[in-house]
Amino acid sequence: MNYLTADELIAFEEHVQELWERGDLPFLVHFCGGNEHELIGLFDEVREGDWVFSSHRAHYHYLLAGGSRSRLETLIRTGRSMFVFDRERNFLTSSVLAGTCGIAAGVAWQLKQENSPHRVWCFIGDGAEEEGHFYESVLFVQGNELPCTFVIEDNDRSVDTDKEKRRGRAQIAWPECVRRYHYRPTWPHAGSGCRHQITFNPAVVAGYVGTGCASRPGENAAAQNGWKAGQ
Ligand SMILES: Cc1ncc(C[n+]2csc(CCOP(=O)(O)OP(=O)(O)O)c2C)c(N)n1
Ligand SMILES: [Mg+2]
Repeated sequence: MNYLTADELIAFEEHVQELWERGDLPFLVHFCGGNEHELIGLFDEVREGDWVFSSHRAHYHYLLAGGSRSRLETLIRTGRSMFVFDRERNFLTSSVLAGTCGIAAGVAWQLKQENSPHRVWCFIGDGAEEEGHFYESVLFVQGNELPCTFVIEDNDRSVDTDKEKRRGRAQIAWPECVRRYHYRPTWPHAGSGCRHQITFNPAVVAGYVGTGCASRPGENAAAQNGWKAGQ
């Protein structure tokens, strides 16, 4: 499954950059870039109906999983860049590092019980690779031969800290359910990297404050995007 070209992916993020630099996005946004070709190659293997789990850096995954550009732009414009959920596309994110791994393993368990032809793809960064949830989920998936692939997107940084500073020379040989690709990111960790001071558009801020967006008590971003308990 792969609906967009590398140039289209880049153009989408450059458009978001314009929104950011205009002050229209008073929210945290993590831009994707530098991994277009690796991801397009990987998404060639993703089939319609498969499950895709992403992270705080979700834009490319969602677009390559068949998500629409206009829907994603609406989510980004309303503060949900890190909270992209789409029931129709079996697409979930978590801004908690490795927060999707256990869910991915659980969905893969269920798919196996159902003899489903579908599988799970769980994308995480090299920072999330250091979280215990990832290790536990890998053990469960590998041990039970579940239809789940974890993909470590290794840009050699967790925020701004490289792997050597974080973990010295440690190298973990993960089993086959884990793949890794390396890339050099186009953008800084978060934000567009623009050099001028941004003043957020007061009309956008005023429209946002009080709407509850992802934080209204009793609701959450997943519920607002069509997910209900028990689904
Ligand atoms: C459990 C947890 N700890 C810390 C954070 C804060 N945080 C957000 S992104 C990030 C770095 C993530 O690095 P990586 O997983 O390599 O993804 P990348 O940003 O490089 O794509 C951190 C530490 C978080 N979101 N969740
Ligand atoms: Mg990283």
